[in-house]
Amino acid sequence: MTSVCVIGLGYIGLPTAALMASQGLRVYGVDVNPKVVETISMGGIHIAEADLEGLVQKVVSNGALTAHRQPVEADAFMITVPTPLKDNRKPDLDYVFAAGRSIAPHLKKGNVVILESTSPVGTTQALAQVLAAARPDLRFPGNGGEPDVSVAYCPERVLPGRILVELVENDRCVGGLTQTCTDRAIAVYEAFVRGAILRTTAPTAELVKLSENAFRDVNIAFANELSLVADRHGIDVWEAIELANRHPRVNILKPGPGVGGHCIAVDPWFIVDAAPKEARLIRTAREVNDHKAHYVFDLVTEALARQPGAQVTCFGLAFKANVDDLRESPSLEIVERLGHTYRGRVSVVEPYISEAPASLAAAGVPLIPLDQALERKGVFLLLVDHAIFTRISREKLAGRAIIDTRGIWRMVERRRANNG
Ligand code: SAJ
Repeated sequence: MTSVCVIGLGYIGLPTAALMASQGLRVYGVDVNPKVVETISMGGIHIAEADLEGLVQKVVSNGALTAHRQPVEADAFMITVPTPLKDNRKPDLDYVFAAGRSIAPHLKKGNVVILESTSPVGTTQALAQVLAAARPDLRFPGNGGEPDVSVAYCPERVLPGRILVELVENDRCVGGLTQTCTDRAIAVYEAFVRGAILRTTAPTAELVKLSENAFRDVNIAFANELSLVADRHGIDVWEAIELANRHPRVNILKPGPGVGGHCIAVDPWFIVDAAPKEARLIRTAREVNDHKAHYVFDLVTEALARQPGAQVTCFGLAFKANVDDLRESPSLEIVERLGHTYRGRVSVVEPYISEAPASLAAAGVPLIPLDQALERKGVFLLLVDHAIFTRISREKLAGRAIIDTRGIWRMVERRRANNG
C-alpha cells in the first residue's frame, strides 16, 4: 500500500492526510471546495488544530501531499466527508454516496475503499452497492466471490484539539464487508497507527462509533440534569460533582451550556432514527442536553429582571474550549437568541475567530476584543472554558452579575477563599 486518496479535507480528512503523508505514504487530498484546495496547495490550512499547520507545510513542500478538486488513482481511497442531520433528524448520506460516485471511475482491481465518516448501520454496504452500480466491470463485496475492490468501515475517534496525537495513539476498529476487505483496510492503518487495530464487521464498527458518542452524550446529560437539580436546591453543582467523584466508581462529567460539535450533538440521532422504540434513554439524553441552552437563556433573563436595561457580555462561541469550531454550538445559539431578545445590549468575545457569523450580525451582536469586553458592566455570561478566560482575574469580574456555565470563574473564587 503506497498511495491513498482522501476524499474530504475537513477536520478529520486533512489531519489524516497530512499524517499519512508524513509516514511515507503518497497522499492525494481531494475537496470540492476550490478555496480549500488552493490553501492546502500553498502549504496552508483552513481549520485550527494543534500542530497541523507545520505538518501540512512540511508534507506539501516535500511533495508527499497534494490537493485536488477531483479524485485520482491510488491504492486506497478514504472517505472523510460530513454526515449531517436533515431537518427531520434523519441522517443525510448524500456526501458519502457522492464521494463514492466520484471515486468509482478511478477504481481498479486490488483497491480498498474505506469509509471513516460517522454513519448509520448499513451505510458501508450501501456504499458498496453505489460503487458496484457505477462499475459493473469490477466485483464488489456482496456481488458473490472474492471482491476486486475491498470496502470497509473504520470510524475516526479523534478529539478536536488532540487530533494528530490521537490519530496515532488511539486504538482503531476496522470492519470490512468481508474478511479480505478487513485485511486490506488494516494494511492502510498499520502505516501510521501505534494503537491496537481491532477486527470486526462493518455493521458492528458502524454501531461502535455511534455508541461511543451516544455514551458521552448520555453522561453529559446526566451532569447537565444534575446542574438543574442542584440549582433548584441552591447547591453548587461543581462542588457536589467534585465530591461525588471522590467515590472510587463515580466519574460525573461536567455540566455546560449544552452539547455542541458536529458529532455528539448529532450522532445519537442516527441510533434513535434506526431504533426509535428501543433508544429511549439516548433520545432523552439528547433532549436534556438541548434543553440546557434554553435554561441558560432563562438564567440571563432572570439576571436582567434584577438589573433592567443592563448590558450582557458573552464569553465564547465555540462548541468547546480552545477550538475555533462553531458547528452546532449551544453558545452560538444562546448568544443569537439573547441578541434578538435584548437587541443592542448583547456583545460577545470569541478569541478563536476573527469574523463573526452572519447570524450574529443579524441578531445585532458585535464581536468585541477581550479587553473591551472586560470594560463592560451588567451581566457576564461565561459560555466556553477557553484557557484565556480561565486566566481573567477576579478583580476584572468584580461588580458584574456572573453566570458561569462551565464553573471556571467559580473555581478562581473558591481557590481564593480556601487560601484565605
Ligand atoms: N462537554 C460537556 N461536558 C463534558 C464534556 C464535554 O458539556 O464533561 C461538551 C463540550 O463542551 C462540547 C461537547 O460536549 O460542546 C462535545 O465535546 P467533546 O470534547 O466531548 O467531544 P467532541 O465532539 O470534540 O469529540 C467527540 C469525541 N467522542 C468521544 O469522546 C466519545 C471524539 O473522540 C470523536 O472522534 C468525535 O466526537 C467525533 O468526531 O465523533
